[in-house]
This record gives sequence, structure tokens and C-alpha cells, in this order.
Amino acid sequence: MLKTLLLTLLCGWASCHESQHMTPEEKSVIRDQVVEMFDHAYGSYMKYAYPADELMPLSCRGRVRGLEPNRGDIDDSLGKFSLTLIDTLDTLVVLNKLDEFEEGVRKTLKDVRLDNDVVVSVFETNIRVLGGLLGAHVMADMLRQRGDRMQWYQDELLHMAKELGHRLLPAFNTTSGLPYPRVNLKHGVVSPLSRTGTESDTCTACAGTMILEFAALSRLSGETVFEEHARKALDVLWEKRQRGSDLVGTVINIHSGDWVRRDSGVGAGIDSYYEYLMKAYILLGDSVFLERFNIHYSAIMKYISQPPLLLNVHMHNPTVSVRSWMDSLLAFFPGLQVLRGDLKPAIETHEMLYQVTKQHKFLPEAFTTEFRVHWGQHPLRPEFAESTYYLYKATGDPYYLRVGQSIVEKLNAYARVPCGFAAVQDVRTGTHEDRMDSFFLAEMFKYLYLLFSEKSQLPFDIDDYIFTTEAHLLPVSLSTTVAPCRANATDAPPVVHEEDPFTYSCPSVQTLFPNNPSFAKTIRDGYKYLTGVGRPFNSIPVREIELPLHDDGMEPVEFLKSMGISLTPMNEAALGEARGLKEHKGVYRVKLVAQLSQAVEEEEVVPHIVQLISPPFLGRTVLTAGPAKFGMDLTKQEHGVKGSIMKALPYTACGPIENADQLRGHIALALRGDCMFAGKARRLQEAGATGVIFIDHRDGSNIEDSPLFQMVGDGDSTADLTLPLVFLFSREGALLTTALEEHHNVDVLLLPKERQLGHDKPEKPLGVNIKFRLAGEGEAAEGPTLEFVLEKGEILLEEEEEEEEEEQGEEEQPLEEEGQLVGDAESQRNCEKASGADDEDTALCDSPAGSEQP
Ligand code: DMJ
Repeated sequence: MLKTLLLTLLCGWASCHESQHMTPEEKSVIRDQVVEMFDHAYGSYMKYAYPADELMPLSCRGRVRGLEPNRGDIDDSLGKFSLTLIDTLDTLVVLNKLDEFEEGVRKTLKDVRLDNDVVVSVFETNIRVLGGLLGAHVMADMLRQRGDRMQWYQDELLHMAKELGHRLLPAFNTTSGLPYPRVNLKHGVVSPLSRTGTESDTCTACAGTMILEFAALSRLSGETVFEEHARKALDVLWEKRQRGSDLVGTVINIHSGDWVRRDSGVGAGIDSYYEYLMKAYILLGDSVFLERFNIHYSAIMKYISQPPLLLNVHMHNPTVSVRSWMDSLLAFFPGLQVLRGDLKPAIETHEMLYQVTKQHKFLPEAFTTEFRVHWGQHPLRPEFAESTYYLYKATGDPYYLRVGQSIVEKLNAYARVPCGFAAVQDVRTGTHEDRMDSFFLAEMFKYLYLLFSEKSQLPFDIDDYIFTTEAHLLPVSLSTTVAPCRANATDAPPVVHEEDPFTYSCPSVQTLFPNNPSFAKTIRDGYKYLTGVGRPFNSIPVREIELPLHDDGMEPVEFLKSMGISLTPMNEAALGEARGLKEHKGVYRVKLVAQLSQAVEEEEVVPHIVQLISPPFLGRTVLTAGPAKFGMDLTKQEHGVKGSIMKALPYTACGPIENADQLRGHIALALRGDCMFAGKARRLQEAGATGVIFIDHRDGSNIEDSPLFQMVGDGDSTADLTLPLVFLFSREGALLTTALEEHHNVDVLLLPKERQLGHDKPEKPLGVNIKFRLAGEGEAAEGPTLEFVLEKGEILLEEEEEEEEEEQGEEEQPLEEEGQLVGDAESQRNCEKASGADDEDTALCDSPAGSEQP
């Protein structure tokens, strides 16, 4: 029996091992598949969309800014400069499509203008367009020098890059040196024609992701001004780091340099700041960037990286985690850890991300620390493929080829449409969105193609280049080009990490895995069944976590107990020295035993409603809305909250509110996107709004196809937010905005769905009781006379009425109270306006809330 068991185990191991292995033939089949997918995506863009910035893969046409409904800040990537073509050019060379590259360059030179009167994001334009032009120039130059192609090329792309650089420079005209988030390509910033320059904040990544492109531009063109500005912005961010934790926040004021949002992680808002410190060192050879990176990295590993999780903490109080979810942008981080030579946490976090993609098909934009969907959108982001590529490069472990294969299969199965690949609106429903962002062609296909290619199969030596955050290629030889400008203002003291061999050197695969090809597997195995997918039913996953001591002195075990989590202290002997666990002062090692249920339930969301109550809607139009986890708790407002609606200006409410005068006392309508719900709500509350209805910015999203979700705060305290907040998908929101365009005044009522007016039986009878008595013989009527014309059979005899009255007892409501249910005097005004308009109008006024639906 023992023999059989051993055999089974061995066979199981062998077949598992076997399935991981990938033959060169299999690899090349997948590589061809990647090329075919690229042809489909790029071919569709060129056929249906070019010269537009982006392809709309469901409508099979181009997205032209101003001709499609405004999606808020996402549209700030679109500068009417054929974004997708420029972002794709160097991918064409990587994929050995040299004819297409040459044609793409010619088209760019002929068709693209960079002086459009359009406001664009400085960050996006830098990484996608400036980076795209530079990457393409570098490739064109390399091909030209080989002598068989591009002989006609005379650095035109570099000239375009220089022109674009100059068009971005006005953004740096701030007292701090941190750039404005947006610039008008034609009119710059602040000038009367620019329509931008009133912003006061920018994200850390937005200010800290310029150095690679700007330094490359300076070194290639000889104009020092670009590198100087990018360095200055990095100097400011470094100066402003929190000195206690060595972390940075997410949003910073561009004038004062004060932190606006102090939550700190490695994902959205910060991600590529860290990436650019490390890569600036690699590209430019300036050790000040490495020293800064190392200091930040130690802080990240101390507070943010809790393998396999990457948390978000408060920069001033970093032992406190500020949210229970992670965003998909952080998936790039294992790749950066590979560059740093820190393989173990990279493998652990990547494995966690892989488990999440197994469970949800793609990485949702945000997922909880229990790996449930927090925000289900997936805009075909490449970060997970990027990390997979780096891990394969570092480990040579075929496991990562299998991961890559699963990415390819899922893209074909769930995102491919006849005119390209469509973003996924919600991974839970698989619905599509009409967008294919340019980074899908710039990054996703590069990393996938490189993953399945041997070095010898590539048209050039990929190791001579470094990838920008948008995967554009810049030659590491730039490091030998003398820096054209001053040294950095801030000199960080060198930090020596004695036990860490990679602080000042690049890792090599030989050092990392001496005679141990299964190194990565042994690390991954501990994280195999985090999400429950593939795990035998009833098994109990065990996670180890480090719990730092809290500031209030509470022991972590006690602290967690107080939150209802029980912990079993781990026996050091059981952990084993061999596992290399180190004791730190103030850090406990515990074993968290969590029974995860196989079926992952989603968080319960209490649907709310927005009911249009002013004429001509009169309560008949009822829109299902999502609630918020912060702001006023509408479930506790017996009568809901009523008000007339007014659009915020700017509609996204991400900048200072320009129409506060009109908005005061109204329920604001604000477009989702570009900044956090809490920030929008805060600005609108300060502007005097009495509530906010957020409207989704994703075209066509609607309550039938999209699961309702709860809006969450931004990680900082939201205790100051007291106004009611609800969320409508775009189709429902459009009803509201159309109503506003067509009618002078639109009053709505916000309340939980279960208390929808006219829907459910009222808890208390709220009808008006009118009693009739037959006048006695010869009795004269005193005072004003009210005449009722009654049909036969409508008169209740007084005796019957009295019986009912006794049953109802004290529940009879005075008329004044009824008005409160629909709000206040405002509703009375509407009733007055409506009375006599038609029967239904009168019905709303006469039959108070809670009676039959009008
Ligand atoms: C890309 O545009 C860049 O990688 C950027 O740094 C953040 N992520 C997007 C794609 O997800």
C-alpha cells in the first residue's frame, strides 16, 4: 500500500512537473499566437480608428476627443496625436515587423501634429507619446545604423520629441518645481486660452515619472532643460518624504509641496515614482537615485510589503493599514523587485496575483485582501504580464511560461471582439467596455512576445535597453553620455545594507539560484491556494503575517482579538530556523488560520434609489443606485433626503468647484473617475452641496449588466463627510442629466430601495381621513363650505369608519407630517405647482408617500 501511495505521489509530481515544462515548439506556437493577436489589435486600430487616438473596439471606430461623451480625466490621454500609433511603434520592431514599423514612422511624420488646442495629462503624454517617440527614434536609429533599413531617416522623430518636450515644459512653471497635472498643447498653462492651470494637486507618480523620458531627451538632443526639470521634481518629492517612515503620500500640492493624501502604497498614485528612481539609476548611472530608491525600498519592505500582500498604510503612522483592498497597478511591483534582486517577495506577491487572476479571469482594478472583487473593471492592463516576464527572465522557471500562456488564453477567450480587444467592464459579468487603451499595444504584446521568445530570435539585444513604465525602449548606453546638468540638490547619505548583496549591484541568475532550479517553486507552494481556487474543499490555508506593535501599545494579538480575529502564536521550533525567519524588535510572528469558504461571497450591497419626484416625473422614475460606505447613512434617514439636482463644475469634481454659488443647497451630480469619490465628495460638501449623485463615466454601463457596488473612502478618514452619497451607472445617470437639460427644476429623493416611495406597504397608515356626517334636519352649515361630489357607494357609514379608527388607534398621521416624508416645504411647492396639471399630479400631492405608486 505504501508502495502504491509513493508511486501515486511520484506520478503526480512527475505529471505536474511535466505539464510545467514547455518545449521550444510549444513556445513558438504561443509566440505565433501572440503575433496573431497583435495583428488583430493593431490591424483593427489602423483599419477602423487611425488617425484617431484610440480604437473603440465595440463600435469599430476611432475615439476622437470631443466627438464621444466625455469620460472625465481618462480622456486627458487623448491629444489628437494618433496616440495608439505612437505608443505602438517600438512594439513593431520588437515583434520584428519592420515593414510596418517603417510605414508607421512615415505616417507619424506625415500626419501627427503636436500643437492641438487640447488639454492633456502631462504624465500620460510623457510616458506614452514622448516615450513612444523616443523609443521609436532609438529603434529607427538602430536600424539605420545597421545599414539595411531606414536610410532615409534623419532624426525626425527626435525632433518631434523635442517639440513635444517644449510643449510640456510650461507645466513645470510652479514655485515648487512639481509639474501641473495638465497642459494645453497649444497654449500651455494658466494663459487665458489654456483652459487649465487652476489645479493645485498632482499625484506622486505624475510628478515623479518624468526622469527617464526627459533625461533621454536631454541626452539625445543636447538640450539640458528637460533633465533639469525632471530632476528638480524628483528632488522635491524626496525632500517631502516622511522622514520617520521614509514613505511618500499619494497626492501632493504642487505649490506648497504639502501632502494632500497621506496614504502610501506601491500601486495607483505612487507606483512609477519608485520604478523611475530604480530605473533612473540603471539608465543614467547616477547613484543618488539608487540611494533614494534603497531608502524607500527598505521602508516599503518594512511597512507595505507583507508577502504575499502589498498593503496601503498611512505615511505618518505606517503600522496602520488604511484600506483592505489592493489595486491592480501594484502588479508591476514584483517586476521591480526582480530588478532589485529581491526574488522571494517578488515570487510570493506574483503568485498571489496569479491566484487572483485564476479566480476572476483577470486582475480586477481593485480586490480585497481576501481576494474578492472590490472594483471589477479590467482595462487590459499589462502589469501582471510585465512581472511574469521579469520573473521568467530571473528564474528561467517554465512555470512563468504557463502563467503567460494563461494570460494569452484569457485575452482571446474573454476580451477578443471582432474589431480588436475590448476592456472588461466587470470581471464578474464579463461585460465589455468600448475601449482599447494604447498601453495594451505598447506593453502587453511586448512583454508577452518577449516571454515566449529566445534571446536569439529577437531583432536586437533586448538587454541593451531598459523599459520605461510604458515599456518603451531606451538604450542603457545613455548612462555613458555625460549628464548635461548639475548634480542633484539633495544628496542622500549612502545606506549600507550589510546582509543584502544587491543593494549596490545587479543580481544575476547564478547568484540567485545556486544549483537550485526549483527555488521559485518552493516559495510559491506556500501561496498556492490563497483564493481557494484549486484547493481541495475544506482544506485550511495558513498564512504567516508580521504584526507590528501598534502605537497605542496594544500587543498585536490583543489588538486583533479586539477586532474579533483570533490568532495562534507560532512555535519558533515549528517554524524552523531553516526557513530563515528573523525576529525583529517589536514584531511578532503569528500563524493566522483562516477558514476561507470555497465559494467566495461578495460583500452585501444595500441598493439605494434616486427617485425623480418633481413634475413631470412625480415619483414614477426610480433609478437603482449604489450606496457609499462613508458620508450620511441613508438607511438611518427615515424619510430619505430630498433636493433639486445641479451638475458640478468641473463635472468630475476633481478640481476646485467653480459653480459653488449655484450648487449651494442642491444635490450635486458628479462624474466618476480621475480622483477618489471621497475627494469629490469633500469638495462638493465644502461648496455647499446637500448630497452627491456620482455618475459612472464608463459608456453604456447600466444596472442590468453591472453589479452594484459600494463606494469606499480614499484611505484617509472620511468622518468629516456628512452628506448623502449615491452612485448611478451611466445609463441611469443619463436619465438624470437629460431630465436636467429638459426641465428647469428636477427634484429627487435619495433613500434605500426598500423604502422606495409608493412601492411597499407603509408601516403606518398615512392616508388622509375625511369623515362625513349627514346634516341633521334644518341644521345650518357654519363657515366655509367644502363640496364633494361623490359617486354612489363611496360613502362609508360612520359606524364602520369608527370601527376601523379604533383598530388603527394612534397611528393616524396629521397632514403636516406627511410632507416630511417627501422632504419639506419644497415638496409642498411642487405639489402646488403640480395640482391641477393632471390626475397623477394631484394623486402625488393628495396621496402621501407610501400609498399606491402614482
Ligand atoms: C501604463 O500606462 C503605465 O504602465 C503606467 O505607469 C501605469 N499603468 C498603465 C497601464 O496600466
